[in-house]
Amino acid sequence: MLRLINAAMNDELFFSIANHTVTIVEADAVYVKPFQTDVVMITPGQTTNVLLNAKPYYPGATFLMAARPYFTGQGTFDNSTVVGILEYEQPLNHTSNAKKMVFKPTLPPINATTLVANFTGKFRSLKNPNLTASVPQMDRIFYFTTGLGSSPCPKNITCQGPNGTKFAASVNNVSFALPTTALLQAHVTKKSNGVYTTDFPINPPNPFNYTGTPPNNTLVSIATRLVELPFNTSVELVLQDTSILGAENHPLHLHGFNFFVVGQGFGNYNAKQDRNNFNLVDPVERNTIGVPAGGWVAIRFLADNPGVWFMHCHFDVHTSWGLRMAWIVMDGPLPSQKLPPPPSDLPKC
Ligand SMILES: [Cu+2]
Repeated sequence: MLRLINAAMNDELFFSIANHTVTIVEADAVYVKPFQTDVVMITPGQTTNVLLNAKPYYPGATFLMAARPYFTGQGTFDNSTVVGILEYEQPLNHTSNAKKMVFKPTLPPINATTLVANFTGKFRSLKNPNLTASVPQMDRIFYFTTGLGSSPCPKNITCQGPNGTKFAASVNNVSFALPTTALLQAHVTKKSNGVYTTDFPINPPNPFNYTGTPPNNTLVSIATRLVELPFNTSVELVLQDTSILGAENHPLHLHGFNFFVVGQGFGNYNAKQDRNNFNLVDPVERNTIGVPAGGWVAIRFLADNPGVWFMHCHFDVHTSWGLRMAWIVMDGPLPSQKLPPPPSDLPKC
């Protein structure tokens, strides 16, 4: 069993082992229906356990285990390939020429979006009798765009964004500003005034053809806006990629919850058509999912964990540009449904 963790900061990675197939059995700490693959695509923040079917042939030969980025955005990036070596023990007295042999895997093209969509679509929950019941029906429905944009360039610095602006990224056109007071502290002490507001847009504020020609105005707003949810709210969230500054796969990570991935597709999400095709039988349960380049992904989760929970692109650069937001989940009525108070020894600033 190999435990794969993408620990890169800004690269989604293809991974493959020469002459070998792996069986995927787990993703983000939840079992999945096993399936075989020659190539794994793993985003920053994702983890997966795979079983390697070892074939002890060519003792002493070198089988390369290689990883290289999947990338569809604009701009420059490091397309290096990294390798590790798999080799089988050579029995004593065994003489062969295998030592000289090097097998290399074939990695997909750097922008192999269709392959990524097919691969991602193969993940299914390992069926268990309770699963169907635990796929939440939704109380609240959200549609969030995720993508890049620009913001005015601050004085006295040189900005690299379009037309001299500063690169930005946003969710529903809100580039999330980190407050100086911790969100959780402001929530617990009921002093949110001046720290955050709870009016995060539930739909894109300026609809456009998200996966077509980008609009001329790509300016984002900069604010600390959150969504407040009553305890135990069932949430459906569709994340829509935009083509602003290039369609790109954004690995979205939600803190505090696992979610079920009930659908994905290319182009713009169409609720009337696409919701009918949601998988409510065996959707994979995980905590990080790529919003497909030029497409959308639909997730559902049950907000049964009180607190303030960050959701963000797992590309460090996009998070720093503002592709992030947070959910506040209010306390429930029972003692076990309430956020514990801060510890008495919590350092005071
Ligand atoms: Cu991103």
